[in-house]
Amino acid sequence: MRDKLQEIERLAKEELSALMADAADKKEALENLRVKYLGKKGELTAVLRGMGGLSAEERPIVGQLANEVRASLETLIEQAKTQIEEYELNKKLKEEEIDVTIPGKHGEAGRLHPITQITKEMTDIFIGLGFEVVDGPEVEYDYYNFEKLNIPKNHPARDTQDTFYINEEIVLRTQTSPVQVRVMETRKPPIRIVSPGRVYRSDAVDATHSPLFHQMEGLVIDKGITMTDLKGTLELFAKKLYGEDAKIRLRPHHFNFTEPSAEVDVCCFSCGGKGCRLCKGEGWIEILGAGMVHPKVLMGCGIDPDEYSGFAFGMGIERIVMRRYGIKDLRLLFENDVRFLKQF
Ligand code: 2U9
Repeated sequence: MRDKLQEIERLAKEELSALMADAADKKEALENLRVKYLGKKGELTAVLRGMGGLSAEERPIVGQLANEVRASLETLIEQAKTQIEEYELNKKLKEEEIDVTIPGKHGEAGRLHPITQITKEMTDIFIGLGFEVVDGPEVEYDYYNFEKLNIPKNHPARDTQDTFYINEEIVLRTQTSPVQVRVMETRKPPIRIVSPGRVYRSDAVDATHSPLFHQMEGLVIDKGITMTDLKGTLELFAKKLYGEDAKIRLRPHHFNFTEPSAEVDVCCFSCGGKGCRLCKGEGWIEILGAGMVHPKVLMGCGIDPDEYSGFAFGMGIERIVMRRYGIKDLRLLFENDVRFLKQF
């Protein structure tokens, strides 16, 4: 029996060193080995079971040897297990090693669309003058888009502002003016607001027209507001947008919602007023429309024209963007070709 125990120990050690040399899954092979020799049905246990047949003198000696063999195998298996775990941990650490000194990959950063950039520049100027920026619906009642602005059904002014009809009463707004109407209806003067946003017109697409474009309108209502406030405000705006030398001039015009009305030109920022290709020899470039809010419009929005007066203005943002960057075709602004947009 002693021989048998020593044989078990020898075989187990041999198997263990072979396993450590080349088993693919060492952890699993080690557990199998442990079960094979030390498990309940293992070889060592089988020897111990057969100890009943030994004499009383031999039993303690063989028992002690069996315990020694068990302890020695257990120690070896435990050491092997620690060795395997260390090896696996090191392998994992090596595989997952990160070289923090490798230069990073830079994703290309996006940027704001030129229309958004200029809109922000424009609203910032008005915020600096004490205006508030207000937003409103793009799908609007005909009543707010036209009627409230003194453009009744069948009025010829509707021809130049033909739009998309959702139904008889609901349209895509042709201007951001309904935002101002809504503010006048719900707030008491003083009012000092600008409303930038998308507007729609039933125009065919070409280099200067698009069924969707952007506008910024402004409205000031208070006691004693006059045309000089209008001119002073717009002159300040032009100087901030085009430089301190910028001058403006007002030409009489007609809008249904303002009286008197004017078109506003800025002296040509390319030639300084001498006349060039940009201003078509005029020396002046039209930038916006403006006027004193029509008493009928004030009244329609619940503001007493005998107590209050105000001015309003409106401008197309694309035109300002195109002139700023020398863009000749409006369509470029809507095609979203990154090669174009990257330049701004
Ligand atoms: C209210 C009262 C009056 C807004 C105004 C203009 C003049 C104007 C055009 C510029 C080029 C539109 O984008 S464009 O086609 N706009 O000339 N807009 S005064 O007047 C208002 C607005 C709201 C309640």
